[in-house]
Amino acid sequence: MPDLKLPKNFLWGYATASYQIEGAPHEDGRADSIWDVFCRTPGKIADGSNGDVACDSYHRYKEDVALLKQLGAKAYRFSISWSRVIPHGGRNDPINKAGLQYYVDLVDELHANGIIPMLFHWDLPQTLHERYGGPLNQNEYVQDYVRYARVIFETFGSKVKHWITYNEPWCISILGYSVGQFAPGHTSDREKNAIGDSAIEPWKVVHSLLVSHGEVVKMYRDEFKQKDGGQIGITLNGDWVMPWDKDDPLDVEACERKLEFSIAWFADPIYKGDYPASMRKQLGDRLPKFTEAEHALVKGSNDFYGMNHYCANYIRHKKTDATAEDFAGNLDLLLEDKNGTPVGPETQSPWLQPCPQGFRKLMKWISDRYGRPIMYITENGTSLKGENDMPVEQILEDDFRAQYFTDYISAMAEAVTIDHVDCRGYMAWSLMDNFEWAEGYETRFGVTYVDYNGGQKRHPKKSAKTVAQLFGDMCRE
Ligand code: PNW
Repeated sequence: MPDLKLPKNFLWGYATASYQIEGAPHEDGRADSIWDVFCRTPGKIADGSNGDVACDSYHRYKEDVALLKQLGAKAYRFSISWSRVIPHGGRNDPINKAGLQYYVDLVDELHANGIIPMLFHWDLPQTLHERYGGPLNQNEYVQDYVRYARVIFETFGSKVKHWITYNEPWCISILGYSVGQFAPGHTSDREKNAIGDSAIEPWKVVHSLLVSHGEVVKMYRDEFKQKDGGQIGITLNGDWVMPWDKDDPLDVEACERKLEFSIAWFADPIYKGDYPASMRKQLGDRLPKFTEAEHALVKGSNDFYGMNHYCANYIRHKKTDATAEDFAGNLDLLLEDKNGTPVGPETQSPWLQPCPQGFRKLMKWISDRYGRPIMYITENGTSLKGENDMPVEQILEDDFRAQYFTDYISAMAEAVTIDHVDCRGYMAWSLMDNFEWAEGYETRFGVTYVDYNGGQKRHPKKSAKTVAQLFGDMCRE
């Protein structure tokens, strides 16, 4: 058993996101985001709920910060709601002082704790979607996003040392503009009664997101970095891959292709300067090309790599040609291999089965492919099958989640100590139960139970203590 030590200043803590916890969607001048509107569309959210109240963090942020301190966290990754700060989002639209003040107060309350704000965790101002299609219109969108980021950087200055531009562009693009399961619900699937073109839109959206990320990083480096002393990066999600038939070279090859379609799609342009060859091969001219100016902006635009990670999948290549709607690399994602071995135990999330060793392997894959970048794990966690139906006493004894964190955090520490991955922080998803997007409140991811019928009161679960204990034991010198 290796001695799993982490540096004393390892930045560990918890993550949340604005729409999932804040509530108060129309208070103090906030306007709708695409998620407010999406939630009002019948049939989109499993339990018909929305983020109108959520954890009521807009009013209870002091309790959240007290909770973080109680748990011993060194860092908090939260997100800023663009439509709270600039309700209609655009570069000529007015700034909402009251909305901005919420984040000023939150950051002041966090004070010495590691403060890691995310500029964008999916809640695009609805007005920008209606005006010009949001990220579907690169030229308009980039200018608006840059102005929003400028307002934020000017406000927070040197109080913030780690900025993140985007959370999971894969989810924004694929779930929002191809599958249609997330806002704004675009898809080619006419049965879902939505608009969109899944053959084109996802690739365009990501090109806009990457260029806008590049522009904002350039602005930060040119105008703020020196005086404020911070770092800036993007957060990418990605899960581990295993061949469905380990003796079939085509399944083995498909595994690599899956990582390219889900991770290298973003990280290759950022670290190497272009989209992966496998994507160009399958998508041809539907995949945008970087102009020289865009290439210069995007390449080298990460001070650190933000990694969100949850699980693994078995991968089986497809024998037929890829369809125009395919976004995965012409392969199937499966939860059992050829012999019927599952990835791991079931959780409440259909896509999530734990496989802790995959975490270490993927950290190494990223570190090797991109030249050992500084990394932060900006989300990792699990739901728990049937948790919402359990009596509260049982929810608070979440052994399954505690075990998940023990296994995953150990796997991460192995990646750091044995594989020498330069990972400097870890944030568990999530500080507390919250609005789990299309799954509503039936799926809980928190290390803290939120009593939605009891005034949103917070009660730490066993897993909260486990995470604190693990880092307490490991972060010694
Ligand atoms: C992440 N998938 O989303 C998000 O960043 C969080 O806001 C969210 O609450 C958390 O994971 C748990 O779901 C994902 O289908 C949503 O592969 C779906 C997938 C992956 C990540």
